[in-house]
Amino acid sequence: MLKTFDAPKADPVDPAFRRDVLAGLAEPIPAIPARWLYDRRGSELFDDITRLSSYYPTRTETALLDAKMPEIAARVGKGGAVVEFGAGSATKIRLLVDAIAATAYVPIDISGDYLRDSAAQLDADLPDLAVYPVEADFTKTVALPAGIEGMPRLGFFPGSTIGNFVPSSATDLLYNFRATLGTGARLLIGMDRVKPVDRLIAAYDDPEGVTAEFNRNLLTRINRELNGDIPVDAFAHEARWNDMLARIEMHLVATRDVSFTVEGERFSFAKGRSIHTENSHKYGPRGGRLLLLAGGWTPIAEWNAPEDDFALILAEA
Ligand code: AVJ
Repeated sequence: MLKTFDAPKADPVDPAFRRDVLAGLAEPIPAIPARWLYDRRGSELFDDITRLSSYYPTRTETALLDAKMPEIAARVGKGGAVVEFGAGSATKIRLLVDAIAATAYVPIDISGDYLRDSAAQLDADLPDLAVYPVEADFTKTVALPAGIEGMPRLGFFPGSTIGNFVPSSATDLLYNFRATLGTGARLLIGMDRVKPVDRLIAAYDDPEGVTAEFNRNLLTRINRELNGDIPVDAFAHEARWNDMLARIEMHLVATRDVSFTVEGERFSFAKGRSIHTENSHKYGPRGGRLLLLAGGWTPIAEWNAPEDDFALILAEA
């Protein structure tokens, strides 16, 4: 049964977007937080990315979940509530709630419309599952619905979304998951692995140009929502491997000298200067487990995709 509630309609232009963009463009090394890539169009483009042949993470993680589900279910136990941080993975959540015969599903997402659509879909398909969508920022501690009180809790954080956070924020995030779920809870988390640089670059700079469009859509969004006049065609998508920090970085690089305004403020970019738009950290086996430990979670089991391309780790609070 679907449990909904009336939430206030979101402001069309988030004041935090305005702040982040104006402050980010003025920094000595310009950077805008990755969460702003995901407006309606950005989310559609990300969905297209997950189906590209060079973008291996989504299909690899889904196949891993599917293949290892009996083992995962044996470790997790049957029943209980699955709490998903973000609500972007209908296929993956179906595999999980089916395999462990979950009693309740609590998707937590900041985007209310998206949340309600996906919750309604799951509710229609699985009438025995109690679905409690929670519209909230999962990077903070979230109050869980009273309906799941007393149930064992499994947090689910797939997609290597943890990689979007620098390690110091990632440990804060993991601590907040622990505060949200409570002691004794479990967490099943997906992490992308370090691998040969050519494969990493191909995944974030596909020949079809979808990731480039996804990245440049941020500029289109700024122009639309923040009265900008950024010449979008003057910025090129670039995916860089930062070996010291073990991460892919997405940048928008000025291909010529440009000057533009956003909300009446002027910014100038010399040719070659970039706006850093996303980090995607990759973890080896030790690094991944250490990150969990540093965030208050003890790893208890790990499953690896063929060639160690991707990992699912089960941890206990
Ligand atoms: C949303 C974190 C899963 O980092 O791989 C994909 C985002 N950016 N291509 C990732 C992304 C460019 C993606 N995650």
